[in-house]
Amino acid sequence: MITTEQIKIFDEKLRVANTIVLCGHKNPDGDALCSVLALAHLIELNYNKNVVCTYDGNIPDFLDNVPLRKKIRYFERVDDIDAVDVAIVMDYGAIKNIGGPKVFTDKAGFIIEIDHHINNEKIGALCIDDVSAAATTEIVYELMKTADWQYDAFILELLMTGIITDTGHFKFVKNGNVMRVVAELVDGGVNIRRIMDSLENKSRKTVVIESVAAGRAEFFFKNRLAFAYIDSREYRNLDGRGETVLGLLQQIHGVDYVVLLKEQKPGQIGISLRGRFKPVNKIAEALGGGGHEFAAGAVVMDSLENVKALILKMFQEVIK
Ligand SMILES: [Mn+2]
Repeated sequence: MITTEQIKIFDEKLRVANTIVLCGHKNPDGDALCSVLALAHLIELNYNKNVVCTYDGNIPDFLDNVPLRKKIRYFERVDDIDAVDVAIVMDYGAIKNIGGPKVFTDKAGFIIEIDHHINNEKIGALCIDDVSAAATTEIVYELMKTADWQYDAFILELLMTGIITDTGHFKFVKNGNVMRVVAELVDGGVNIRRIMDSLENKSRKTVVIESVAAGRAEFFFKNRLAFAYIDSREYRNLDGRGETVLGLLQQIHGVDYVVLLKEQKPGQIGISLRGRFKPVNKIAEALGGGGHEFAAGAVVMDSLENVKALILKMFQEVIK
């Protein structure tokens, strides 16, 4: 529920702001990227102000086709602003996830956060948070409607893209509200199939590497856990999180858990966990990461072999 008081504060701060900076979490996913771009464009339309959109890390190629993609700049390339009147931090989860753009939030006169993650160290003076939302873009939609803002087709497409990606194509929907938003976006002219097709935008090398990783997967605990890895040489050609590997292995009947280790560089292992009917977020949290019940991840500084052994040991306790 977004209150009129929250809208009032948002409006007061935005109306007098000269420099407005928006960012999501490091290595933006579809929801982080699209909530930033959608809100930036809403502010342009409704406040007639320029907004700086910035990020840290990498934005995967599959998001190349989202509307207004070129508006967001790598934080080190944002060298044309001094003071920051308002910083809006979106879909960030925890302060450590902001990365480079923290230089802007640190010097901001006022911070607004808009997020659907569970987070105990809130950074915003104004928090428009809703942990029941399936995506931050769902909250942006509610904000746009409650504030009675003008919008255009780009904004609707961005909001739908954030919802599609964060719900894993509607698989992780937690309640009906997000589907009511989806229905309104469709009635507003958004074409779901076109968005899903345009999200399939990977290089041939990426798809080949993902199929190789799925093909050499190993199975543990009476085939209930599928384990795959991508080494550091292959990782250079991976785009995104290896969703295809995870998706392929999750299709195997009897598989309850999928683990994908990505050697981002020697000694640094990205871990993606998926659960079929079984939650995996506790394991990700125990490894210093987090995420959603059935889709979570972490990064561990150790060798591929050691992280594999560690993960299998942790799952042993979950599975028995
Ligand atoms: Mn999100």
